[in-house]
Amino acid sequence: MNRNILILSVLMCLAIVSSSCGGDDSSSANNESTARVKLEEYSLSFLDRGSSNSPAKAGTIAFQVENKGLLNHDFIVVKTNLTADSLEVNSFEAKVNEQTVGEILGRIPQENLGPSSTYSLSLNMSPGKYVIFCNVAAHYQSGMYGQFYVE
Ligand SMILES: [Cu+2]
Repeated sequence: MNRNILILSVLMCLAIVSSSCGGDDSSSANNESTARVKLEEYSLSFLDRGSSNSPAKAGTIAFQVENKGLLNHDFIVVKTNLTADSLEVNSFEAKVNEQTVGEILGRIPQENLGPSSTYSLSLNMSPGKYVIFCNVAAHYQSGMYGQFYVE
């Protein structure tokens, strides 16, 4: 537990350092950006993509995932051309079928994030369409998903 908190603290410090000293030269080949995501019952929302859900720039994207809800939530990033609301659900488990969902690019460890917790997940993302969702039983079906674009 203490070790997890330590790792989380280090990740948060790294995120602060990288965002404060990152150049704003958009021609940089090694583009890095952050994307804040809020999880709650039952939604997954991108806090800095605007109302039109504008695309993020390809490169390393550090997701700052915040659980603002009262339950544990999950966070899975999949590269897929399926729309966010059309992933295949295994009705027995009440979960998205992770075997058929496509390329899982990343997820938070232990498959859940406790209430009032934050986790930073850095992923190298190429241009395309992504779906991000929570796969705690019944949460996807309740609306915990979002469409994420990279260009
Ligand atoms: Cu959830």
